[in-house]
Amino acid sequence: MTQTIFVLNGPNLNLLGTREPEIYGSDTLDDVAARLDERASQLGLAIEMRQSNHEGHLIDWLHEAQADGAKAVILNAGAYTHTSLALYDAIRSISTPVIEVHISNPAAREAYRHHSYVGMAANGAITGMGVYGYELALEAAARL
Ligand code: CA2
Repeated sequence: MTQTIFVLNGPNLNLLGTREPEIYGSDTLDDVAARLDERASQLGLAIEMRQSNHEGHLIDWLHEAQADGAKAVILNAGAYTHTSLALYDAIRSISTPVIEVHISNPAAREAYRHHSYVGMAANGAITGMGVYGYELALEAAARL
């Protein structure tokens, strides 16, 4: 049976490609999804790509990934990365591996982006590689 990788995106990432291209590039989230779909099928995997501006949706989807037996979760939690103890608890509450992704490199940005609740619970992180980081995370997830 084909294994699935959940790719979960947090607040404002629905606007990817429309603003701040100097930080986030000009690809849309649909562009990213199309490339992930293609690479996933080469790897014999399937992608479940989602985006929400609501913290609770991300938490529900982490639980769903575990309940569905997903192989891994790729998570760009957006600004919730830096604020959400609830996301930390949700990642800790599942055994599904979670790979944190950031398009930019938060460590090289404002101090308030330096702390990551997601990173304290995730298996690993890929940051600062632009949207290519999602594909790198998929490659890593395939090898878990
Ligand atoms: O670099 C990343 O991927 C971030 O997760 C993006 C978040 C930011 O709060 C994190 O510190 C790092 C912001 C996402 C906002 O998405 C936008 C996309 C296009 C234009 C404007 C915002």
